[in-house]
Amino acid sequence: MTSSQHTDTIVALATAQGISAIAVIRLSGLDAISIVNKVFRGRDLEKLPSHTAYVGTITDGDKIIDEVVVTIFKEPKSFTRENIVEVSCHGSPVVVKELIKLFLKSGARLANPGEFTRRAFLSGRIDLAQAEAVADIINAETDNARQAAINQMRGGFSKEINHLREELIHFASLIELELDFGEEDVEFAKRDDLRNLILKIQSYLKVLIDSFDAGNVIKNGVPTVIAGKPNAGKSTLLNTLLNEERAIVSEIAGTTRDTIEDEMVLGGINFRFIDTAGLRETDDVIEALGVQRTREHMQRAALIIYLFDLSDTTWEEIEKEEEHLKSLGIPYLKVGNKLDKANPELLKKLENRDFVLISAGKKQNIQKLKDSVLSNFHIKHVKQGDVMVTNLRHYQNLTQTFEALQRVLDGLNSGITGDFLAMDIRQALHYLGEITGTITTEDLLDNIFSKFCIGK
Ligand SMILES: Nc1nc2c(ncn2[C@@H]2O[C@H](COP(=O)(O)OP(=O)(O)O)[C@@H](O)[C@H]2O)c(=O)[nH]1
Ligand SMILES: [Mg+2]
Repeated sequence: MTSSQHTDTIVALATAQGISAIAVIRLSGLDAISIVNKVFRGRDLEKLPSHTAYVGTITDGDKIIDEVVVTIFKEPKSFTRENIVEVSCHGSPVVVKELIKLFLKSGARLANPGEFTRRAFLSGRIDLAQAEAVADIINAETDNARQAAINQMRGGFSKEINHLREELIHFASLIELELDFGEEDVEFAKRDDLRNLILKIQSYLKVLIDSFDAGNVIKNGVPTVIAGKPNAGKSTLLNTLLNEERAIVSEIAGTTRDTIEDEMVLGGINFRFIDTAGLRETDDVIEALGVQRTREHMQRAALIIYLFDLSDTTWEEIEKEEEHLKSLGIPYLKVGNKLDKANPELLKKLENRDFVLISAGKKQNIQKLKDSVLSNFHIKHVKQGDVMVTNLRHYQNLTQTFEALQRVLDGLNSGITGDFLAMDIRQALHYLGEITGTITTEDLLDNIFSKFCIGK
């Protein structure tokens, strides 16, 4: 595909909305340079070499709108492989609005969400997985998430997947050739070689599939629910963890009726702490809704911090709660709060058990709690070049590929006919191809790029 497919020129603000020192407006398309040239006073941009920058003014008739720096990237050596002009202006929303209006009047049109990146993909500059990584880099909230996204953008597993895909295509075509010979008993595709190739691909896919749990945590953070009975000190703990008065704390049981969330980075991982309404039977309709929501959050959590009030809990209650926690099948931490006024008998019973004892109110043992939270997630530091799946779409496609290949293997073992083998191989190729975008549909692309912001 070449850049000539996209003849129209798109424009959008590439930097954040609002007041800033500098804002950058980006244009991409066949006429990007000539459109800016119409309103730029300084040099004749059409005569200048690629990858150069110039100072000048942008004027609407006699009216000077701003002094700017324009940077020119000539096709095909640009992000979209089209002509690109970046106009750096003063970071005022009014300046930006006037400049974009002027570019629209001069022949550009407003870019759709993700359209620059979509053009980079369609021109073959990057593959689909890399395009998705562009969004991940921009949205990265931790250094680990940034590194995982950069690794993906720089090629990640794309190259290997395309390579394996080509080997598989080779077999698919050999088998299809056999089918053309119909009744004759020919075998172009050596079954043992095919089996070995599939095992090789599967073992590579397995590594990627297994990396998703860690990758997902790195990219999306860990939803961690703080649960327990009313007045156990859940809201106090949230505030203590975040070091701010985020949730209302009171001695009145049932104060927190809705869930309150905030994020915090611990050991390079983004934790999303969710304070919840206390778990109890209640006649209050709104509180009951809150309790319902707490249970839903608990089911979706990656970790539950379950708080017991050490001054007001019996051993029987603890055992009963633990049974319920176990039944959820989600990792949980048992935390005893209000250590400062704990019931001594209960404390004695808890000795040497897997409890973290804290005082959220007096900020005691909070580091110990953080360490315990972290120890549930053995995430290594992401290094340059580490290949890791962070995208749910990729994960699903990898899993589907693996399963289709398993059907081919099973088929080989049971000696099914070539046409069935070919069908499952084609299926595997399809799922694999969708990851890097060798196979795409408009719907898939719309779905991916509509999640981008305008300007990306
Ligand atoms: N003594 C003591 N009181 C605490 C501690 N943590 C919370 N509290 C008190 O317990 C009451 C209930 O706290 P809150 O955070 O609203 O509990 P929640 O209902 O679980 O959210 C408040 O009066 C808090 O000040 C603690 O570590 N020690
Ligand atoms: Mg509360």
